[in-house]
Order: sequence, then structure tokens, then C-alpha cells
Amino acid sequence: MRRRAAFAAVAAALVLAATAASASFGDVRAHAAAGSDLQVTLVEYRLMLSEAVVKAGPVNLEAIDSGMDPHDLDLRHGRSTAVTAEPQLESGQRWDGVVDLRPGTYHLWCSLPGHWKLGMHAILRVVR
Ligand SMILES: [Cu+2]
Repeated sequence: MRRRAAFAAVAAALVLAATAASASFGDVRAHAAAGSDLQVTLVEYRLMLSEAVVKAGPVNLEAIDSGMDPHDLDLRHGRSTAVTAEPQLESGQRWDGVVDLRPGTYHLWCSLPGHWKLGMHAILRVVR
């Protein structure tokens, strides 16, 4: 019993150390990259944006599939027909990248069949 408690304490310490390591890595990367940050969380069947408005230029985009099903993230500027498609994510996966956004309105959505209709779309405003 005592031995098991000690093991649990060591395991907890390891988890804390791993969390601290990844947090500091994230900070370094955020400081190194220019521009604003946008986190998009994908769940059934919504997109949750960390910001409603971001500054034009390079945006550090992080897409996270926090749902049970695969999802992806597409972006389109205004009425443009050009779609920026990010990779499809499995449950629990995340994708990081930099997108160059122009001033205006962007539509963001998940392109998996039926998901837009079920509510997986959002609007992002980009300002100078
Ligand atoms: Cu989806």
C-alpha cells in the first residue's frame, strides 16, 4: 500500500515536469513568432475561437480537435473562392501553423460532410 502511494507521487511529479516542459516550449515558440495568436477548438458541432478579432498579417493558428470525431478547418476571405484548408485532425490532435490573413471578414468551417450544417462554422474579423 505504502509502495503504491510512493509510485503515484513519482508519477504525478513526472506529469508535472512534462507539463512544465511543454509549457515553456510553447512560450519560447510564441515569443519567437510574430503576429497574433488564434486558437480554434473543434467539437461536435461548433468552432470556438479564442479571439473574435485579430490583426492582419501573420497569425499563429492552432487548431485543436477536442471532440470525439475527426474534424478539419477551412478558411475563406470574404466572398473569395480561394479556400485555405488545414489538415484533418483526429480526436485529441492539434495542428499549429502560420496563416497570413488580410483585413476583412473570414469564414471558418469544418468541411467534413454535414458538419457546416450542424453548426461547425464561425466568423473572424481581421483588422489593420
Ligand atoms: Cu467537423
